[in-house]
Amino acid sequence: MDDLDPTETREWLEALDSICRSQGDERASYILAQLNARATENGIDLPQSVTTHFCNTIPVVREKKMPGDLFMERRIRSLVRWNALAMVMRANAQSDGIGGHIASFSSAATLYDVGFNYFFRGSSDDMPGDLVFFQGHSSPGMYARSFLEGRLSVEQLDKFRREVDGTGLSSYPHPWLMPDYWQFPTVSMGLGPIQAIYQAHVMRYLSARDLVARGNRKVWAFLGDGECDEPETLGAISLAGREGLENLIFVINCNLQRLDGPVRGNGKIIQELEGVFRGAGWNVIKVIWGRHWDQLLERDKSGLLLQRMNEVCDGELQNYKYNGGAYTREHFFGKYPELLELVKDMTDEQIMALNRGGHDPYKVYAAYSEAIESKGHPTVILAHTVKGYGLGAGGQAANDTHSVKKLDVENLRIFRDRFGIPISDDQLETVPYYRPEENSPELIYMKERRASLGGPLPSRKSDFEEMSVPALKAFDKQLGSSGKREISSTMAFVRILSTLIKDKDIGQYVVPIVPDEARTFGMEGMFRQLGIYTSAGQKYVPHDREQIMYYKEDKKGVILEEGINEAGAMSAWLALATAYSTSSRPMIPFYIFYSMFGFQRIGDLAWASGDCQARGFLIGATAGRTTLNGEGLQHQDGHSLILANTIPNCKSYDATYSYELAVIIQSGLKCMFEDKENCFYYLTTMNENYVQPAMPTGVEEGIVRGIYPLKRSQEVTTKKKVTLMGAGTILNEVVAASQILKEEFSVETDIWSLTSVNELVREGQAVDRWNLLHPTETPKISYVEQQVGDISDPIVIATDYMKAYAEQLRRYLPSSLHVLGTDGFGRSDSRETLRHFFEVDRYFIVVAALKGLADKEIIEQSVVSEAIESFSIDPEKMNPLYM
Ligand SMILES: Cc1ncc(C[n+]2csc(CCOP(=O)(O)OP(=O)(O)O)c2C)c(N)n1
Ligand SMILES: [Mg+2]
Repeated sequence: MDDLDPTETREWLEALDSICRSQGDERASYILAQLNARATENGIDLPQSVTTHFCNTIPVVREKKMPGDLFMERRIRSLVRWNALAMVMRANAQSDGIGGHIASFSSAATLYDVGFNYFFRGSSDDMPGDLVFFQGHSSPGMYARSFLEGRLSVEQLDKFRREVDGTGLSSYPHPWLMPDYWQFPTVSMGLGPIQAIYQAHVMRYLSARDLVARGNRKVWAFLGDGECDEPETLGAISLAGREGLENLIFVINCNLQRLDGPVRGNGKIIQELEGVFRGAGWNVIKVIWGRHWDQLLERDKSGLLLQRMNEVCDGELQNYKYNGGAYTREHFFGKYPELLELVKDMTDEQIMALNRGGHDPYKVYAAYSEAIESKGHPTVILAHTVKGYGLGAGGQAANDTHSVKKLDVENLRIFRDRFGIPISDDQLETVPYYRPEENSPELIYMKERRASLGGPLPSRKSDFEEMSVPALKAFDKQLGSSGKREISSTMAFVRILSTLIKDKDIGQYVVPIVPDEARTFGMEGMFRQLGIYTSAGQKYVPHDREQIMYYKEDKKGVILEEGINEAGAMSAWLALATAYSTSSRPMIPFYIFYSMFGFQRIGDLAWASGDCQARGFLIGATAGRTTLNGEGLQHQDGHSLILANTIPNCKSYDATYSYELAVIIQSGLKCMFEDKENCFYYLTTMNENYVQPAMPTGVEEGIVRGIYPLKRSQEVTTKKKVTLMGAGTILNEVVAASQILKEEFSVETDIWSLTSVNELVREGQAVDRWNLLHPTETPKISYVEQQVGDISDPIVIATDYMKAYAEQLRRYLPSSLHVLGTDGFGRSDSRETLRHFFEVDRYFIVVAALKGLADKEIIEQSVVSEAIESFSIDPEKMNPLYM
């Protein structure tokens, strides 16, 4: 838009400057808000933009001064840079293809250094430390710093990415592999940021409930600009804004590049992110230009330099750092003669040295200082950097710099000289590490800095004070029969949860988490009883206030109701499930969700939970492809147990009865919080109502290990006997089938409840493995084989899951096995119809049992076909797998 009256424009701007000077920013902001309101009243179209100029948010006069020794810190940073590079190069020299990254940390070194020197607090006795999410592939920089601090040895650095013998350094941050070092797995792009948001959220939740004092603890998350394209990165930022998570700081390393090339070659990623975060209620601090630009900007009275900064796209900004000073003069400043004039006294080298904000410790320090003071808002720092900074022709700002793993000797020499590393030319070839003397000023300085901030980072606490969990008898009601009342296993679970919450010892640590689905699972009674956590409390009278189960939001609420946001709810669970480590406060989170929207939806977060050594329960409610009958293809889960089993430390169960659930949950609590086994639990529950029987005696161990006898036929003399196994609601079909077999075909049955095929098979495979490696010793026998014994009768297993789930047992069963399961896309219909469609109902179980007997020539095959006919099963029925 043209300026029709520049004098008038200047007067308005001067008036604003004058208010800022004489009365401060707050007053200026107030006046602007008033003008804004008046403009709206007058119907004036306001500029839509939520972005500011492409320049630093913090004006030079407001920059808080960095107190330390700039030169000393640069020397230290240079040593960190060198050792990080050396580590990756040496690892690849030893074993080509082992990988590692140089360019990302090169661009982020200052961002981390300033944090380590002044901001990240370690844990002290009175307060757990800040939580820092380190960008996964910048890990070489963290190892290099720890090496200088004396925390890691040369031998360990030389074992970068040699993880198998347990003494090496993990490729990326993995608490599972380095449990005393890394806290959070971050290398799967997007999982770091979303975890960080929910860590900050849960930190405030725990403090609101007086369980862990928050103090001014912070959560720092370092991420890449390319990573911001992940839905998980930006998907939950509005929660952070809404909840005013002032304890949260994102540092986005905007080196303008990702793996293949520019993040936004034709646009400006920093400006885009500024708009997105500001719109979500964040405090945005852009750190775009380093201090060498200050003078130029100061001298640029016309605003043309700023205009040029605004108009240049990221692809060009990358070119400047790739091509150097002369190119920058010609293509950046050269667009306008006035700008060429501005830099006419500068050499090309000086133009090249015009630094970017993220490489200027002063600018970074000023930004962090404001970030930690932010009140009522999370802060994002958008730091402009150069990918592959310092690698020169070895890859600085090149499109392929992400994958650079080594420099040739010439570039290594340039790198060494640039950063002043005391390594001689003849040593260069071997890229030795460099660590100054123990009492060198550098090491003393860096150790002193960390000591003043409470100790080294990264650092993870593995141990915690064990909890005493309730004995099984606390769940008496759930162990007994429900009498004539028919209830679902989901409802039984909710009762167990209520019992737990009332427990005087551990009740306050139990946290139910739901993603807008509490009513689906019959948990709405908890709304009023426990309250739903929100930092705002309840500013309205809910319309159902007079009802017993009204929707009660509360600053001290216990329930985390995370909205329709499975990734968010899972991240909240993960934050609580790791509170034993991050806050020395073991918590017992139960995340209850539609089983189909569990692992399938948030699989990578579940995997990260395993890595994090989460402790808690995931409840896949409404499980079973034919049991959740009315919802159709996208809802009906027949495979979550298979997905759960892919996570090595996730124990998964498919309980049928209330007492089974009680036994599993009680043993899970004991296992995780008393015996401190490193695992978490996934339990499926279902929404079909039936009478819950009382627990038979002596079955507890079997329930936990995965199988127990539900019914044994007495002293069988006939050969007409089969063994039936089932799980979940389909166990009831098995029981019904047993009756039909007896009454209509005089066939005897044993029935087993399979509470966990996954646990049985894991144990069985461990036994197989032992036997393989101990050929001369007496072979061990798997638990399931011990239980079932050497039977010869046919076995039929039926579940509401894909056949692959129960098929895993085939290896451990002694006689012929037929597995029935629900392969194929689900669909909506009555349970009865669906069970016929998927071929898991009582009649199919009977047919499979008879076929087993016929194949053993105990009965005629014609008996089977007669049964098929009498049950009105069409033998030419389409296979549900293909329908
Ligand atoms: C979910 C996921 N997808 C892909 C990758 C592979 N990957 C690792 S780093 C990277 C590029 C990262 O770019 P950016 O976030 O800008 O970080 P930078 O290295 O530039 O700091 C990619 C694609 C990954 N680690 N995780
Ligand atoms: Mg990047």
